Amino acid sequence: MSIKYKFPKNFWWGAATSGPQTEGRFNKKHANVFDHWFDIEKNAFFNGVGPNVASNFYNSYKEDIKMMADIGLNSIRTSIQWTRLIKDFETAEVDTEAVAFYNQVIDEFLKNKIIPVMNLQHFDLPVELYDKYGGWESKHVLDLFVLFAEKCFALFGDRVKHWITFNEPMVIVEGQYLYKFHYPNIVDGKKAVQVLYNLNLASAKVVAAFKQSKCAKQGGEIGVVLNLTPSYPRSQAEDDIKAAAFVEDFFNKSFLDPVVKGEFTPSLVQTLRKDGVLWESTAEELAIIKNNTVDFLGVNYYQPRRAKSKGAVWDKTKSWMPDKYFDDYELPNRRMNPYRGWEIYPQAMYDIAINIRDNYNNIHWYISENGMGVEGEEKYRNADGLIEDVYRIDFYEEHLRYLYKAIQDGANCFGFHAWTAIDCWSWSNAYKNRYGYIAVDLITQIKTIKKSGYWIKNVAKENGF
Ligand code: BGP
Repeated sequence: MSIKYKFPKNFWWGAATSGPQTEGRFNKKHANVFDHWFDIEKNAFFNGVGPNVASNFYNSYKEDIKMMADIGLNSIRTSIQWTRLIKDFETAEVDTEAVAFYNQVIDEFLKNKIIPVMNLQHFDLPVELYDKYGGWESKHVLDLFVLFAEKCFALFGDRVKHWITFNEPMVIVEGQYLYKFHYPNIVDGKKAVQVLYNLNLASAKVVAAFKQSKCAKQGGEIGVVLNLTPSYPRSQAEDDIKAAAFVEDFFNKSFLDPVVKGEFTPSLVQTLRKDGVLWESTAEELAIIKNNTVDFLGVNYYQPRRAKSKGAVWDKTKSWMPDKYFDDYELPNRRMNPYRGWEIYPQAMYDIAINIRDNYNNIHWYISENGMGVEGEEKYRNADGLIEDVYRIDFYEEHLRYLYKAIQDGANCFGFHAWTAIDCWSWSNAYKNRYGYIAVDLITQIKTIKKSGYWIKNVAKENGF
């Protein structure tokens, strides 16, 4: 078979996952916001399934990592749970069992020739720090997060050379403070804006700490993972274009600009100031953000955003929300993933890549998540026990073709991580939609490679398809 789409040398063919979605709560001494939410409101989770067992990675990491290697993956991103590693948040005293666990996991990756990419925060804020200080609203919590990060660099930086400060910080803002899908499910636009700023500051502070670490001095790199949802206007009418531009400013550039260029988007700052909701900042903090941009970027891409001008006039008595400036627009006849309710639009891969090439210093970056969640995949299991997830293979190939074209056109992309290697726990959707190259049976914990797992193995081997 000839290879039509051949990717650059040393391309990362891997997958992403996270601690809270795979490990299970075994031996964990603290609860994060999702653990806590499940403890108090089980029925907020699909079929009442929580994070207690997840995909049992805490107990089966050896077998799991071996399977990841078996399907040819050369790199994996997962996360170190703050609520597992740290015993005392104020002093960052560590839990020795947790240190041993993460050491073993990292060593196992390396033994299997898999590059470990370690993320420090994947929606798993310790609930105690929310209760006591207001979580990301509090600048003290940012400093505690830096202490945790420093511990990670000191403990694991001799072997882990690729670090991530945050996974999808914008989703924290949306989930916790705007649209109610992360505990504590607050709706408060002004707080959301402050948290957006605080998360940028936290990320920059962690980058600053990293630069002082031995790991950085030995060539290690640190980045951030952003969910970029390119925003397309309904039409070329001025109002639609303005609405889409606000969506781009608020949901994409609010992190992309500071993490890569060290500065907030002027038009966003202007709008928030005019509305009286601009974040509180100090000159010293802004200098930290300015001087601590990331070494590389991870981009999660699942779906685009489409915007149209606001139909109704924003009710002035209502508190501020970004929704004041746009309505979501549903393109007629758009392609949908019916299970997750997300539009499928592979062309956006190209647009993201070209935007980074042209407007973000052509920083080196990789696709850190892309994937298709499907419900009821067991019905695609054939007589030989193989789940024939051809829709997933098609989905990936379509996206990869656009990525390939962008690389031909000069995009500085070094890898593609699928979400995910092994079916894992998807927050409040629990195990409704499966994303993995490898299926997990929740009752027996038996794991089997899907057809897409064999597909990626070949792609990784040929460095293309
Ligand atoms: C991303 C998250 C992942 C993962 C994925 C799939 O936003 O970084 O943690 O869960 O989306 O989405 P979901 O699980 O909501 O279907």
